[in-house]
This record gives sequence, C-alpha cells and structure tokens, in this order.
Amino acid sequence: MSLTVVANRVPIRQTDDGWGISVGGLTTALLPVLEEQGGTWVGMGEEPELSERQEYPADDPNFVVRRVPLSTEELDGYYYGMANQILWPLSHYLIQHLELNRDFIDTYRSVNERFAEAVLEETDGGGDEVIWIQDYHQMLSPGHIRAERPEATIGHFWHIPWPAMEVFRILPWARELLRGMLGCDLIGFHVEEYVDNFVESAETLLGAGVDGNVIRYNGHETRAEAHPIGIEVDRFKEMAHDPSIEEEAQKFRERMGTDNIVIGIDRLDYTKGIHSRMLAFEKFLEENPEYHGEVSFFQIATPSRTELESYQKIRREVDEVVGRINGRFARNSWVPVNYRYRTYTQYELCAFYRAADAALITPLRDGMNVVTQEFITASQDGVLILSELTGAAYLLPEALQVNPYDLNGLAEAIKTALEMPLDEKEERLEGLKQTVDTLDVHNWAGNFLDAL
Ligand code: GDG
Repeated sequence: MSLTVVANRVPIRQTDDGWGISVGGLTTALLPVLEEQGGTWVGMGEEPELSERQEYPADDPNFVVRRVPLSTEELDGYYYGMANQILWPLSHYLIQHLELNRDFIDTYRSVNERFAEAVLEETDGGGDEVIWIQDYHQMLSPGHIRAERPEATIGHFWHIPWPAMEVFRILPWARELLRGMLGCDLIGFHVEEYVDNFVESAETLLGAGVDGNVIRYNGHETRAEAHPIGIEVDRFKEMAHDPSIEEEAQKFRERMGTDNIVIGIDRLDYTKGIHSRMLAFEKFLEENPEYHGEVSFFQIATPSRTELESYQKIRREVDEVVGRINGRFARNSWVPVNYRYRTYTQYELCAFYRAADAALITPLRDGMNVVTQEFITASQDGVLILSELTGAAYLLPEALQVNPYDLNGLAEAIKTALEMPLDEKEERLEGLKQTVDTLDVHNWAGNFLDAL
C-alpha cells in the first residue's frame, strides 16, 4: 500500500535543529504508517521556508511532504472563513457564530481544488494507492479526486460532530459539500450518532440510496463508519508513571494549597464550555461555603484561532467571569480560580492530570475530546465529570455525566465528585481506563486503513 495523507497542515515545522515533526494526535497516528511504507503528506504549510515538495527526513527520507501554498486571502477565506466560521460552529450546533459569507465558500472551493490537484500529481492511480483525507477543511477534494480517478481508494475522517440533518441543511451549500464527501469509499466518524446524521443528510438532501451505513449516489458507493479515535496510550502511561511526574504533581498540589483540586484543560474555544463551567463553579461556591478555602479550580485555556472576533470575545468573557469569582470569593492566600491563558508541555499537563481530584470536561459539543482520555490514563483516583454532548460520553459511561448547559447540574456534580467515596472513584476509573486502552490511536489508524 502507498498512502497519501491529506490534512489541513503539513506535519513538519522548522526547529532549531532544522525540520522536525510537529507534535499532535494526527501526526502521532499517521506518521508511523507513512514512515513504514512511504508515501506523501499533502497540506498547507504556513512557513515560507518550506519548499513545495520536500523529502523527510532530509538525510534518510521515508516520505514526501507536499505543500499547497496559500496566499493570505486564500487562508482567510478557506481556513478562517469557511472552516472556522462556518463548518466549525455549524457542526457544534452553535449557529449564533455562523458567518455565511459567499467569499468563504468561493475560496474554499478553489483551495480544495488545489489540494486535489496536488494529490493527483503525487499519485499515479496505481492499484495499491490509498488516499486518506482528514477533517472538515477538505469536503470537496474527494469529489475532485474521484472525478479524475474513478478507481482510486479514498477515505475521509471527520474529527468533529456531524450535526443533525436539520442543522446541516442550514448551509446554503449543504448539497454540494455532501456530493464532494460522497467521492469517498469510506468516511469515518467518532461515534454512531454522527454516522446516522451523515447518512440521513445524504438520503434526505441528495435523495441518495441508503442501505444501513452504505450510501449509493451517482453510481458510487460510500460507507460511513464509527472509528473512535484514541491517544498514544503506552507513551502516556509511561509518562504518567515516571517518578518525576509524581514530584511535579506534588509540587503543583503544594502551590495550589488546597485539599481539593479541580482542573480544566482546553483550547480557548467557545465550543469547550469554559465560560459555563466557570459560572457553575461560581454557583458551587455560592451554595457550598464550607468549601471556601478548600478547593482550587485550575483552568488552562490554550490560545487558539486568536485572529477571529468570536475567539477574542470568548476570551474576554472568560477573563471577566474568572475576575469576578476571584474578586468575590478570594480570601487570605486562597484564590478560587487559577486561570492560565497559555500553552504547557505535555509533560506538565500530565502532572496536572495526575494531581487533580476531578477534571471538569464540559464542552457544549465535541467530536470526541481526547483530553478526557489523557486524564483517565494519567489519573490515579480522580473523578471525570464529562459533558454528555461529547463523542467521548458514548464510550465512557463510568464518567459522571452532565449536561453542560445545566449550571445547577454542573455545580452539583462538582460536589458529588469531591465527596465521592474512594472505592467508587477507583471502580469508575478502572472501567474508564479499560476503554481508553482499547481506543489507542495506533489501533484507530490501523483499523480505519484496514476498513478502507
Ligand atoms: C478535534 C476535535 C477530537 C491542549 N492544550 C495544550 C495541549 N493540548 C492538547 C490536549 C489534547 C489536544 O490538545 C486537544 O484535543 P481535543 O480532542 O480536546 O480537542 P480539539 O483540538 O478540538 O480536536 C475533538 C480531536 O479533534 C481528535 O479527533 O477529539 O473533538 O474537536 O491532546 O492535550 N497540548 C500541549 N500544551 C497545551 O497547552 N502540549
């Protein structure tokens, strides 16, 4: 098999020692496959030093990086516009953030065509070729590739929720985008809910023939399947059990200075529910004065898509509520919310996971949410409070599940978590760990490629 991966970004970046791998779930999962059997990764590269086609690693190459260069206008329309201000909010049911701008779809169309052209140049239509496209940035390229290569094997993995058909059809270009996706042989989603929503969208909006999870349209068959993503379990376990992590965790506990620590770790995104979570914590403090001075909330919000107004707005809102809570409740040396707007290393995150008594992971919607799995793997006896509106919730029934819109319910869940008997915590965590072990990201990539 020769693999061509198509993703928004290329997997390498410039480091002090030359080109290096950019760390992330996707590169972790896909690079071992590319390295083993060779192939190509097609994506936009924002670093101007990256040549249009470059072998990696330079001294002993095992795959090719093919860059699709984009102008600032193209990046604005395709990425910040169509992907982040249309497809992202719509798929997360947050349609108040939709910016239905005609220029965005026009640019998205032409950029997807350019990605497809790059794929066609990098492949020759041979029988053992597999093309695997990633995510909502590329809905139209499968259709273009299929038109030129009727025999190609094309897969797509959709990392965010696929919304209910009635929500997806709000898009003026819903049918065109669906037709593009149906150029694939296999489309993967995290959970069955998204598979069902996709199949219903194709059936209702395009009149496609449907037989279970097989969709027939224009003489071509596409399967939709659930392939829940995981984390690099072994690496995370190893890191979590490193004695130095325990020391870091202990130091962190001392810095927080309270018996109870609750954490939240997210990109600062309006889908992640950080603002509601803070309001719920405020309610918890109002209703439970006995916890004043006894609990610290440590929230990391990693800067993300900072160019967009909706992200600047959520930042201001979170700043405001954190300031208000601390202004209202802090006393002596106790600061109720320790808020960090910055990134940390994975090693540091692991120490936070390990030190926490509870993790509050409460997105308003999330395709999967892998922070959940990282916490479960690293934790010893922590409680996971998990939004039922995440893909992860389908797989993790042992979590304390909450509706992220129900602030009273969230506040109650914090109390329940902090007062949960140790044997119940351990029992729940054991069940969660067993599931996360099976979801390993290498299994995810292997299973998807086998199915394709
Ligand atoms: C999309 C879907 C789906 C966060 N802060 C730092 C940092 N992170 C890492 C976490 C985790 C990752 O970023 C975030 O993953 P999520 O799954 O929570 O969310 P999205 O970025 O929205 O990802 C999501 C995922 O794709 C995979 O299919 O689960 O539903 O939205 O790994 O640890 N990492 C480091 N420093 C930070 O400060 N090093």
